[in-house]
Amino acid sequence: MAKIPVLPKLVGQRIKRREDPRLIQGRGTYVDDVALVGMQHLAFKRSDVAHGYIREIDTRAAEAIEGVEAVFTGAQIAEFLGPMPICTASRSPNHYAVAVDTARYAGEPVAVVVARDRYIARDAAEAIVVTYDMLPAVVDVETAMTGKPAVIHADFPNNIALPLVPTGTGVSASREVDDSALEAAFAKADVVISQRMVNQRLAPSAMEPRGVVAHYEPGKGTMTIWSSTQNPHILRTFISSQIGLGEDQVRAIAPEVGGGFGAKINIYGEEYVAAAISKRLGIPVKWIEDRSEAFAATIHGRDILGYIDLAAKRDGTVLGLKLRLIADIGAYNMIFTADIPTLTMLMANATYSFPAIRATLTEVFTNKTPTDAYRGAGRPEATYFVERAMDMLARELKMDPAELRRKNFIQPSQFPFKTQMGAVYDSGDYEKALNLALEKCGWEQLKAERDAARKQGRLVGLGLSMYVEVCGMGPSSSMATGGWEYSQVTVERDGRISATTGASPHGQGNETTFAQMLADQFSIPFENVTILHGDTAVVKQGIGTFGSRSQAVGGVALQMAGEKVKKKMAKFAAAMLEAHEDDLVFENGTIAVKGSPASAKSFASVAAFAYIPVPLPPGLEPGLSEEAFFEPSNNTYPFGCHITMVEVDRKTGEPTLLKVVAVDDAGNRINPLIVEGQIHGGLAQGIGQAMIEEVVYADSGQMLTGSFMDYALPRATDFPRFELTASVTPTPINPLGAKGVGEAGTLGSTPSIVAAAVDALSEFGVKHIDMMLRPEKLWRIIQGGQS
Ligand code: MCN
Repeated sequence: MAKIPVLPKLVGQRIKRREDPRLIQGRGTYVDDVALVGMQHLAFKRSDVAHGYIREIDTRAAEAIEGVEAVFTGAQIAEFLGPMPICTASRSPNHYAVAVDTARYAGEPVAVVVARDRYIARDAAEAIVVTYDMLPAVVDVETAMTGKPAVIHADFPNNIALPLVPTGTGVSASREVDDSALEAAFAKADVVISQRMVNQRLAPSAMEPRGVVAHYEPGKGTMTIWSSTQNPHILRTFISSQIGLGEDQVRAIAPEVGGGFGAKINIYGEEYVAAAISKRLGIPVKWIEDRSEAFAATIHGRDILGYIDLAAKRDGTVLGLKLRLIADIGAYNMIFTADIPTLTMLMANATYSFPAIRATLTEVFTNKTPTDAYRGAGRPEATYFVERAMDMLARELKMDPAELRRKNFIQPSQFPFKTQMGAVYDSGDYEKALNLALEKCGWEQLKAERDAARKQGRLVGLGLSMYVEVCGMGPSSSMATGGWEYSQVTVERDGRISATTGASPHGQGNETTFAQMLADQFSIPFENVTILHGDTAVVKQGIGTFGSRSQAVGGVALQMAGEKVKKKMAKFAAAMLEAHEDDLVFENGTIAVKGSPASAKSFASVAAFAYIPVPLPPGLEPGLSEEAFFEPSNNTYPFGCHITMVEVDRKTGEPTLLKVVAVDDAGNRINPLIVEGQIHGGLAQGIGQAMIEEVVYADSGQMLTGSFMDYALPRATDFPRFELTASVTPTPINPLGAKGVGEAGTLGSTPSIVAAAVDALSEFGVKHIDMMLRPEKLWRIIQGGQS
């Protein structure tokens, strides 16, 4: 037999993403590439007022335009499409896809046009005349809580959506707080740090805006819906129930998706409307969001206000934490809106063994775009509040910020660690990550450099932050959608493998990482594995890709399905080799009897036999295809440490990042190159939040940052050199030992950058600066004023 080439082990290797060549060459197929015969286009007339009673909608001019097929007002749509479902809030106002009588934020749809092409549809939407009785708008969250000047939903006095502890569904924030212990801790504290902090509103800004094509085929009574979504199966569930079809009658396809960052988890009004209109008119329809609509009508992220009090002894031991959160959720609850800030509560323990905590949360309606999940989704906010407070405490005590952290860490021997907030951290070694970061950046040397720079009159500062994140979202008890993930692995007749995953990647690179895993599992070439996703007709079940779960949940389902097929394949090989299945090895594209390489049968020949089994081995069915659902027992909790050096220009206030070092521990890494790419992306969004990104509203409720002219995303020139290092602490929650990493970069970056800026400006007595670090704000501090 010819010498069999040895296949390298791929898991743990830095394999380049197989997705990239097609994406870079513009060969991806996105929703907007879908063209169907007879397809009509939708355009939405959106409210240009932030709060107004809709007195009249005059559609006559729009209907008179040639090429316009139909115009629907919100009231007309409501006749065949009910209010949109949500997952989490226990009590929520009705939210119609198209406003029925009142517009509650600028950009809310108030009518929709169906027309021959996109341009006609847009012109017709422009021609619709809406008359509003103006109502006062409220955009400041603490003003909104007074119920003045506006009550946005009649049944929610003072605009309070949820004064809560747990939501009952999402990741539970239930907790038992011994308030007397907390008050005693504060009473005996040597130092108490108190600060109001703003974690500002951000626009997710995926490169590809949202889009949908809905195609109802009256003859078959079925619907195909293409959407730029992170979770086609959830889309199928929600769309089918809303338009009166069964899940078996709806096929949802997520073609190439140009980023989502959490914002494409939601099922949006435009998707329901497209599906409902397609069904009603019996024609395919398309809607593609433009960038202005993306700013106004795609969910926003963050926007949580935190009042934090931290009590400590003079030696740095923290005795207690009080965290009062006020989340500005905008005008409505979307699918997970109510849940996101509960994750901020859940993570209030951060990496520390604080003995007493009280965290409370109030969610408040304002006349702004609704919020929901944006990369990190609640956890960067928790990290920011707690780490900023720890930094302030270190300054107050004149302690090294690393030393203060070390003093309060949960210790490795304490895992699994049940926090005061009810989370059970799976595994961790926070001091290891801290030490690695200090060593990597040369902490003492950096301090000396900072001090030397200061002697020259430069404003240079150092910041440090720890983080721990909840991700790998599941189990089902904590997720209204179900918390499992699904996979089917098929060894095809020719010995290639196709595998489906319900985790629908949209930039994460799972076509590569999952192929690495299966290639290793079966010992076949990487090129012989195809990963299929994003189509409910191909992938039978699924939850989706969010909450950094695809690897820790979806990857495990894949491995489990692979294991089942492998077992069956071994049975076929055993019949061919007249050996016992337990005595076989899968090696370098063959299956052989252990210790007897000459017996090797090629992988492809065993596959072929499984599909034409003559004779069929007793007890076996033909074929090699198996499926698995993996239900994790818990989330996973990756962690890390960020260190930043910032210089502020004394004349202009402009901050510059001189150094960024991050240590991230996501357990075992399937593909370190992809993991680093994920952290890179998260860092860009964290740096963006700290330095230049903020959604700003005028008091009237008009967004002042409604385009990339006013809303700044970091460009390559804004991005510093950064150094990434890993520590590896596997999780016991899944057999891969892998935790999630897709959001990690957004967590440690913001507090460490702000800490560095505060350090740089310490000679001016500043203790805290709210993000973003606008040069004007820093300049005012330098001039002796307040930010
Ligand atoms: N991975 C790995 N080893 C690990 C963990 C992950 O090799 N220990 C790999 C995975 O195989 C996968 C990638 O890293 O290729 C990310 O995996 P994971 O951490 O499981 O995160 P998800 O795939 O569930 O992705 C979701 C996460 C989230 S919540 C947001 S928001 C986000 C992000 O991923 N949005 C993104 N990364 C994004 N990247 C792109 N390009 N676009 C987005 O919209």
